[in-house]
Amino acid sequence: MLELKKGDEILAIVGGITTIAEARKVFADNLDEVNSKKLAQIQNEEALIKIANAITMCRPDSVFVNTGSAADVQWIREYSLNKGEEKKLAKAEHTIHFDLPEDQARLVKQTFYIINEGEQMSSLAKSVLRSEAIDYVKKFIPGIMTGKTMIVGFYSRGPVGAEAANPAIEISSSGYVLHSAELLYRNCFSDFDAETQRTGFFFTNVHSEGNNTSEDVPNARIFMDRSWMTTFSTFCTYAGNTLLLKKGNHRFSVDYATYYKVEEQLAEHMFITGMTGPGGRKTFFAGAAPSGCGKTTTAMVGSDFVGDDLAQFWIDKGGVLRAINPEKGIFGIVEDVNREGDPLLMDCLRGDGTEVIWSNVLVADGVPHWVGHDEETPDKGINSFGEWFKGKTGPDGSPVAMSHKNSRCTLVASEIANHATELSEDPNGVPVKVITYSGRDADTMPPVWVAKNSDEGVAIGASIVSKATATEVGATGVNRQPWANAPFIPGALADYMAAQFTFFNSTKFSEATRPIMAGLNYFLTHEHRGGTGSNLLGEKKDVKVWLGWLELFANGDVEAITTPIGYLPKYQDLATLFQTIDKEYPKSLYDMQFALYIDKIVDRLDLQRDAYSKEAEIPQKLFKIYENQKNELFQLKEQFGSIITMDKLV
Ligand code: SPV
Ligand code: MN
Repeated sequence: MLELKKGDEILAIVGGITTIAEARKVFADNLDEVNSKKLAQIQNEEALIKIANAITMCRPDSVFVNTGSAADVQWIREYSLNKGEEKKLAKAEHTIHFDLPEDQARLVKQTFYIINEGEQMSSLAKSVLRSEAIDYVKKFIPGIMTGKTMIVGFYSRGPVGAEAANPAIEISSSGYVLHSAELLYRNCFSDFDAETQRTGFFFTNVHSEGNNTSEDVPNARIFMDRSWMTTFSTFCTYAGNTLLLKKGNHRFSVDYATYYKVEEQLAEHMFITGMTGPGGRKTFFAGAAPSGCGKTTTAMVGSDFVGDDLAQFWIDKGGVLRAINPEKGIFGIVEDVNREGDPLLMDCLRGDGTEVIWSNVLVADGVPHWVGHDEETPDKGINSFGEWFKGKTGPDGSPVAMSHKNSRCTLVASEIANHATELSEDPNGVPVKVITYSGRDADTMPPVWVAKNSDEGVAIGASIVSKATATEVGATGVNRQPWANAPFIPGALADYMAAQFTFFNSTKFSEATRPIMAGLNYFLTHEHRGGTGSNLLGEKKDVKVWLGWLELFANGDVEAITTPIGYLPKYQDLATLFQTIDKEYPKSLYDMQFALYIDKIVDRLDLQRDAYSKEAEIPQKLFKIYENQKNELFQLKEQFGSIITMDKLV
């Protein structure tokens, strides 16, 4: 359950402002004439009171209201440069931002949902009681912006007017955070009042980096107040911890969809992209993958790229699944981004005319460098850990890479050549026909398989496992990653799962419009599929084939092989698609990739069953699906042995 506006509102408790008259007095005392005039255009009193409380709590020296005008955005760029949060690079539109060494990824151990007594939380998330959060805020936030300017921006998470778009306020003393917000979100200053009236709510985000020192990072907190749709972030700068329009507000969108919009909306950690099929037909995909598992690359493989990280869905009156990207930019991992795998992104990163904020890469002579860029590597440079030189070793003698694994680039998505800008800005969203789920799975699931029905599709999402990546500080091992959305599901997993079953089984879909649901896996290695060595069986460019096959299958153009886990592609159809990327596709490789390793799959099903059994109120049909698949797999095993190539099943 989630009850909105339940419990003390922390901003009001600590800020002390409860009426609009008091708020206006705060503005009169703290804003200059220009910024007062700007803020006077906002009518929403609840929003104004929140902003006033942020001011009385954080006590900045001045307040800057960002209307999104060219002049205001330029002011933010310069503020960030003057404050030293960003530095200019050789290319005119490029800057570098370094996060502290301790703050290079999401600080999961310092990230908490604020909850009221008795509220049920996700077993995969950390939470803190409201009273404890209030103690922290009272201790650490008052005066945190003294000596700094508070910047206030108004954004829409989605095209203004879209059914699933959410308005939000971003308040921060960081120029870098607001500069990033301008690249990643749609400024909706002039539409904010209308949008909050339409939705009936808005999200509020308050951030300050404080002194921005390593000594402060242990005190850093990322708090999400579910009931008041408000985030607090302190003593850090990494955008995943500070620009809470992104994952902070995504978490609120997940909550809102789960508890207030059942069978109406979903909020997912998914890319959105279109593939062009035979005759120019466009088929749109939305796909989930844990952070750092190829979501951005997958999105850009499409002919009509819409988004690379988040998707908000609804079902329209015609029964069509619609999706919007709540973002308009990319905060993408740069490790292994190179000409070969990501040519269009590279055009932006190495070409002229694209504004890019780089973070935590190596800078040498004003040029950013990163691991895996397949270019010549400089001998030395500066990164977020200080000076770097070729051959540098760490305390344990191991080589130090030139850039952090979670180094990022921030840019506007419409700069990418295959971005479908007009469609992305359409409040009607794009019609989605294919949903995919994937993770870093070295040994078990094939590159692509399609669920036999919506229930089994939901089970694919529920069953993602993935090797940890550098996007979370301290994460290790192979973990369950339900829907690749687990870090962002605040409430009970059972509630989220039930909402998924309801949504994808909705009778609003017709047989023609109900999306197909599939699994994807790019990470099988030779050693686990009958070969040797830990190299991947596939390459980045193969993604086009897997998506291409799904495009054909979703439109009834190819047949598939029926297996216990779902429908798998036939060799010949893939071989034909591989020709379109000028690649041979030996039958032996197909056999390695698509053979069913029965024992592995059964272990996987058991792992999920055991984990979900510990969770209260998980929909029983999940266990039935696992059980049925297991029985069918055992039957096949009796007939064909424990490794079954597709020849046996055709
Ligand atoms: C991710 O890690 O999933 C990201 C970046 O998209 S962050 O903002 O850290 O979530
Ligand atoms: Mn993400």
